Amino acid sequence: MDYKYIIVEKNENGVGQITLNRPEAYNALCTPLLDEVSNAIKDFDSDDSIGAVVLTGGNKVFAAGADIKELATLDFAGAYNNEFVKKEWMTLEKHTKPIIAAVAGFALGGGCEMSLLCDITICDTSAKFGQPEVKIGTMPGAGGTQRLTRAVGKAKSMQLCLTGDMIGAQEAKEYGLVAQVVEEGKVIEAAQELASKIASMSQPIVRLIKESVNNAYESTLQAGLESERKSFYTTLALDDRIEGMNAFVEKRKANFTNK
Ligand code: CO8
Repeated sequence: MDYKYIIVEKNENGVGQITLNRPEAYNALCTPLLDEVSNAIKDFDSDDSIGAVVLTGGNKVFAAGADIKELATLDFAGAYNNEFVKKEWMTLEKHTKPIIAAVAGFALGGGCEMSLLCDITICDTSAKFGQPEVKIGTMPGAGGTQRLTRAVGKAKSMQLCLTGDMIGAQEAKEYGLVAQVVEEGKVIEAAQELASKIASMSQPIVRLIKESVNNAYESTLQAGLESERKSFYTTLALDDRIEGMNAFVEKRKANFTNK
């Protein structure tokens, strides 16, 4: 498929990559760009050769938020009746394979929220995260007050959302917003390496783990533990579980078949 605002690639390691490509607007997330991301994500979901996805804005900027020029034309009725950005966001949320956000430069507003809904975020030392919506007379609308609060805690989330101030890579790491900080210019490489490692595992096992970790945010501890235990029992039914354990005993690399 031909895309205008994104570049879609996949490699022989089972990694799909989506690069936001609207450099003249700091990758601002206009609706057509989000529609393209949605389509690419759906394609990766149904592609059995893909085991993990890297979502990046390239080595200069991740995304400076929703497109403010588009937002300026929105009214309440239009946004509410047409559920502005909901379906695009839901497609990302529902994706069954791990998505790794590779952040360089600004990840602001909807850009920060997009990184937060990925499964793992890594960044380089140039990264700057923030929720500056308050400065333009609005508020986060795609997870900023919810996912950010769960990630960094109430005090830091309040500070970021109420002031619009940005934090850099090291502070983002200290607060658990990112899993890893790498040298400037190396974030895509690092994300590809991480994604390749995940894509080499058994896909149904990876999916069960992703569901189970996400469930930690949606359930009580006891309900989450019960569900995790059942998912663990489920792994015992897979050929890949037998292969993985036999490979360990026989001191060889496992050859997973995703069954
Ligand atoms: N929307 C549209 N265009 C943008 C955006 C944006 N968010 N950010 C930057 N641009 C454009 C600028 O208009 C400019 O274009 P032009 O050259 O045509 O004037 C170009 O990108 C470069 O920007 P600057 O000249 O401002 O570059 P600076 O290096 O001086 O500053 C900043 C970079 C700090 C990133 C600055 O551009 C900025 O503050 N941008 C806006 C950040 C912001 O407020 N983001 C939040 C937006 S609201 C939001 O995300 C709500 C989310 C609700 C859910 C929606 C989910 C998608």
